[in-house]
Amino acid sequence: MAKTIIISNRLPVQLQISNGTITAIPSVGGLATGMKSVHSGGDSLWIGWSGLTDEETPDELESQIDDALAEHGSSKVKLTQNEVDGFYFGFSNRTVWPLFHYFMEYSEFEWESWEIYKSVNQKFADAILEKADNDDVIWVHDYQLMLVPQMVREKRPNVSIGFFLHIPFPSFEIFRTLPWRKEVLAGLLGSDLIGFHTYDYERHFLSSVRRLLGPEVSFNDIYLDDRVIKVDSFPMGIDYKKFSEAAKEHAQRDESKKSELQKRLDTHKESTPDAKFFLSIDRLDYTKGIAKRLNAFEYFLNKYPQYKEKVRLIILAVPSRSNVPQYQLLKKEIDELVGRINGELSTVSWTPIWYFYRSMPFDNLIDLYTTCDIAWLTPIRDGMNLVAKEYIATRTDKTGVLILSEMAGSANEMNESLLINPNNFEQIADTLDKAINMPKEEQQQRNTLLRKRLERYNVEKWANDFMNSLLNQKEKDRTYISRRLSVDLMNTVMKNYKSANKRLVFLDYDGTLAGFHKDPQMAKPDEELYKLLDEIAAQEDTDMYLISGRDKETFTKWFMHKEYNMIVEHGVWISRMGKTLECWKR
Ligand code: GDG
Repeated sequence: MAKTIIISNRLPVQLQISNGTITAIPSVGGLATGMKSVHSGGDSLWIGWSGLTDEETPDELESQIDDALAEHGSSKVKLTQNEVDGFYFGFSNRTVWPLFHYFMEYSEFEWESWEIYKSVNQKFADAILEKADNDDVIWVHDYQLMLVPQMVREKRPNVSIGFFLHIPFPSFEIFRTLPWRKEVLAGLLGSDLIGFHTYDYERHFLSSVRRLLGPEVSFNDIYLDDRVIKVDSFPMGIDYKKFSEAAKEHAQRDESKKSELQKRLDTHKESTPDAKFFLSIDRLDYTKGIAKRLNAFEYFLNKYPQYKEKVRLIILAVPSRSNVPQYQLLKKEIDELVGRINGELSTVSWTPIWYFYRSMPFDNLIDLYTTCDIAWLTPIRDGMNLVAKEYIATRTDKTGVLILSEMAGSANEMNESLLINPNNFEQIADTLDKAINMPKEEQQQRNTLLRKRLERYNVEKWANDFMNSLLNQKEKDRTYISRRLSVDLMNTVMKNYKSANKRLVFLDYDGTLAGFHKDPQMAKPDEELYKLLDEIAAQEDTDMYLISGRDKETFTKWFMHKEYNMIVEHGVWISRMGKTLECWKR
């Protein structure tokens, strides 16, 4: 039975080693949840890195780890510390991540990390090849594994491969600066289906493929020699039910069941009932625009001083990639900004910014979403941004205002939120003012529409849409598109040819009967080719046609004297047995 193989940098389980025993705990992230419908039962396998380097894994625990992972339908790719440094912290996060988010000045182009990226991608591909059968469906995730599709395709030409990019694909002008741009595109083009969050990313990708590799591209199909690759957008959703139900449960909790955080938030709300809470939640990443948001907050308080002591900004910044220098600098910058703004504006009864640099349990995340009046998310560039969707899903009474950056992929689907340009402080200050004063009815009107959309286009639908499209693509490829000539297929063709009562043979010229030449006039037929064509044309009950997009003058000169049948100029001119067909005479 065909199985589904999912590949991502990290597995959907976290490994813990304590007292020589291994436990694998399922992750609760968006991807793991979304893939539940795809990754279930015994017919699917998830391949990825376990999060522990070879140096951190005692040899005697290897088989225990494998067993623990197998219980969750997972299988590990082993990586050394050096590989993690070069592949993940190096090429993935110091080259691709900044470049694809338009932070060109942060992008480092180092040959060594590119080499490690290639070899680690090969490790992932080998792990797939070891487990995959020809009729399996393979879904590769994200920018860490862009070379994997082609590496798998080389060894298993008929397997079905889908790739989804979770981050933006930049415009051609940015992408072309990457020294290994062609290799990366060729890697991705090993797929049958390539998915992006938005139509814009898809458009940028197609433009780069067309300009750098030059294959035929028609709408969102790329035509390679023997395959058609579909490129499409699949905006990722969230587990809507999980968030809205958790919020409902929070609303019904009695005092004793509330978290410490919720109790504190309630106390502040009760002491200043008119005060508004702004919320921002992001990984601590320069693409998320946290420092800009802090500056914009200060700008807002200077422009609208009447809100001093009436608003509070809660920032949850989740530690991320802290051994990449840019992230360390950012952390320092944010610490200083928060310190300076609080130092300058605080009063004895008011601290304008509450800053949490940590990851919080899901329960606390819901406390924050449901308590804060305004979610303020201003990434400078973001593939999608799921936090925006989660905030709206938790607003079960439909109140709450979402202020969202136009530069987030999710802005395309969340037009009813207040969209802002993260660089326009004037607009941001005015939008915060508008959000504070937005009537409840308007909030509910906007959120009703948003919630309906989020409920319908949830993460399960996203995963199913992608899988269905991948399966359809394979089917289309099998039905309409050329098939690779294997020995088996060749034998079948020969057998059918010999036993046929009547035969109609169409022979393409350039690239088939003659090789491609820079100067097309050089691809003239030689004696050997004439001999072959004479033999085919002379066979009994056989009609042979030469077909070409070339001009009729050339083909008349080369073949008319032989009286072969010809269909030339893409079908505009036809000749049969040395004579132009009457109906085609002009
Ligand atoms: C990449 C792309 C794209 C955050 N803090 C805590 C916590 N979270 C959870 C949120 C949300 C997720 O992390 C963050 O997702 P985002 O989409 O906002 O951002 P990235 O991590 O950058 O993800 C992004 C995404 O991939 C999917 O394709 O949207 O554009 O950059 O689910 O809830 N969860 C918990 N505690 C926290 O403190 N439990």
